[in-house]
Amino acid sequence: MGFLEGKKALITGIASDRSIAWGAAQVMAREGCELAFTYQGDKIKDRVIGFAKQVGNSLCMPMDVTSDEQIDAVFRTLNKEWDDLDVILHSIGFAPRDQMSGNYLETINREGSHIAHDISSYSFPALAKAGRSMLKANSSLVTLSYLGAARAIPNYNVMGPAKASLEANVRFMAADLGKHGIRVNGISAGPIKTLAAVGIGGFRGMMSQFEKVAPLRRAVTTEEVGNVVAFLSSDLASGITGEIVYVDAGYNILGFGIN
Ligand code: NAD
Ligand code: 0WE
Repeated sequence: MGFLEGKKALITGIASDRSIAWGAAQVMAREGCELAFTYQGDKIKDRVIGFAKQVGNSLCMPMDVTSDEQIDAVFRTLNKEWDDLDVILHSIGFAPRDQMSGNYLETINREGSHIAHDISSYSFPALAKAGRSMLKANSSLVTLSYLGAARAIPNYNVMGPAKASLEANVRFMAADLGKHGIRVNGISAGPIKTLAAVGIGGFRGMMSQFEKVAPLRRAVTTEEVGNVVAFLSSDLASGITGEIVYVDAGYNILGFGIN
């Protein structure tokens, strides 16, 4: 029997078969979890419906997190299907393309900062607020972060402060929801070639550098990140909340170079 048997999860952030959220969904389905999905817009609707069919014909709903109405509609629809909800996976990040390359101060602007923080950070507590009445003791909220939250990484730019804000949201949400037995955690994943990463200038070079120096001397897969999403979502992690777990082949522990 799977360790998520009897649980029901809302999965956000699938855009392709390379998405971290799809890696997580496959592991969670295998472990017995019932799934519902959201997709950002009509462009990826049919693709996400196809993925949902592969893991048991789950409910699929549109949700652009810049819209409170769409967020509310998701939980209204979900509440007709399910009385309660055990897991929300937040796997969403975005900054305007022009924010993601170039010198930090030359690149950052008010509009880009607003959008990056709104979509990449605020949307996590926004989902918790809207879904709050369906969450009960032993529910678990999980989000995806990156090392740029804690270190200055070239070209990650305003996404760094946005991920730092997201990680602070993990702690504030965990402190607030803990009294109800609801846990909130983040996973800081190593670089993976998903849609959110291709087209980032110099990503290939960054990836090969990473594979050379990471303690495990390799990148991580969406399945490896998905395994930890499934673990944090499960009662195996009942003592963990407010935590950021690194799934990065050990990269973040390094100070300098190769040993
Ligand atoms: P991805 O492109 O597959 O997923 C990003 C998702 O964000 C997409 O599904 C997209 O539809 C969604 N999204 C963007 N704007 C949205 C909006 N306004 N409303 C609703 N959804 C929106 O890429 P991914 O790598 O799977 O990214 C998932 C998460 O993992 C992101 O938070 C990302 O920052 C994080 N992450 C990625 C890496 C990496 O190297 N790929 C590393 C660490 C963390
Ligand atoms: O969080 C991310 C990527 C987030 C992202 C990606 C895009 C590309 C398309 C946010 N907004 C956009 N906007 C677009 O228009 N990652 C963790 C992947 C990533 O991005 C980097 C990285 C890594 C790793 C950028 C620079 C350096 C490393």
